[in-house]
Amino acid sequence: VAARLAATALVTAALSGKIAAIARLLSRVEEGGPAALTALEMVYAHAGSAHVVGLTGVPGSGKSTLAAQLARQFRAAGRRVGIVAVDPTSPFSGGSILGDRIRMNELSEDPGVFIRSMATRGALGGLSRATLDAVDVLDAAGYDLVLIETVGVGQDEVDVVRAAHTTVVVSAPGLGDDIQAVKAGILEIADVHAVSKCDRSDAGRTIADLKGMLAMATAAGATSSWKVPVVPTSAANGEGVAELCETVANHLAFLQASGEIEVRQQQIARQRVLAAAENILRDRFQDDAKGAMEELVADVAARKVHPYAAARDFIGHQEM
Ligand SMILES: Nc1nc2c(ncn2[C@@H]2O[C@H](COP(=O)(O)OP(=O)(O)OP(=O)(O)O)[C@@H](O)[C@H]2O)c(=O)[nH]1
Ligand SMILES: [Mg+2]
Repeated sequence: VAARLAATALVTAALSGKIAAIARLLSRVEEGGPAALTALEMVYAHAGSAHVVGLTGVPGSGKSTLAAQLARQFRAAGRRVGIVAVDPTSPFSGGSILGDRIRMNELSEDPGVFIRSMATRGALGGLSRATLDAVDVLDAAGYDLVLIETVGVGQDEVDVVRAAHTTVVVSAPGLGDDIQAVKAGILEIADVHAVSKCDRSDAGRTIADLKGMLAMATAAGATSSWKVPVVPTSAANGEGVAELCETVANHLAFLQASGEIEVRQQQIARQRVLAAAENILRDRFQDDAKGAMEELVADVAARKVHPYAAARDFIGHQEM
């Protein structure tokens, strides 16, 4: 009861926009556990007003830089912006985190911008859970636009951007000959393509290649009447940032006007239930590592039982 009261007080403070409370709630959420779940259930009912925008692309494509610029532009239009950056830095490399922090810092003076880095370490599947929970918190706390920055490699990251209303795939010149979105398998998930670093002389080729790929993909059959645009941008000279903001806003307007927003909300809900179910099972499996499952595992290893049958047994789903 005491824990529930404390959670309620924290959630109430966060929902009223108190920065310290939002930060503390996000830490709880990242830790996970039953107390966090109680808080998140309260938060979930209050979320759903924000435009959730996923920014994805290969490492170094310019996502953080673009996120900071988009935030600045949306702020100038009077909108409150939350940024959840999935930090790809492993505890052993210390890579880009410092650069990100420095670029993001100029924004952190502004109470209308809230930036949170999520660590990718931890349990498999934990990344998408914590990230989407953090998005709910910022959404419920009144941020109009929530940007999720994630490196577009790995299923977890793809799951994260699948839970966005609008997915922006960021490509850049100078990162190799292939179209990076194709290589990373994320061409299909783009609602908008941004090509960053267009101040570079080799940007034209990246744009042309991307447009060529898109034309082929469209010819193969589009599922929506939304025409995926390619927006050239440059952080160096500010080119395209206003256009990108406009395109992102237009995409939401399109979803609303066409009714596709309903479809997308259902997809997001389905995706999140599936992810939650997977997490529950994975946790249960890990907790059970030395328990009843061991006997089944031994039988599977000895080829006495098929893995499917063992899995069915494990989740208590006996019928074939
Ligand atoms: N010339 C040029 N360089 C840019 C531009 N935008 C970003 N960069 C540079 O590209 C590098 C990567 O930029 P980031 O914004 O950190 O890229 P990222 O995709 O967030 O990188 P990770 O988070 O490490 O995957 C940095 O050195 C930036 O300074 C641009 O518009 N023009
Ligand atoms: Mg980054």
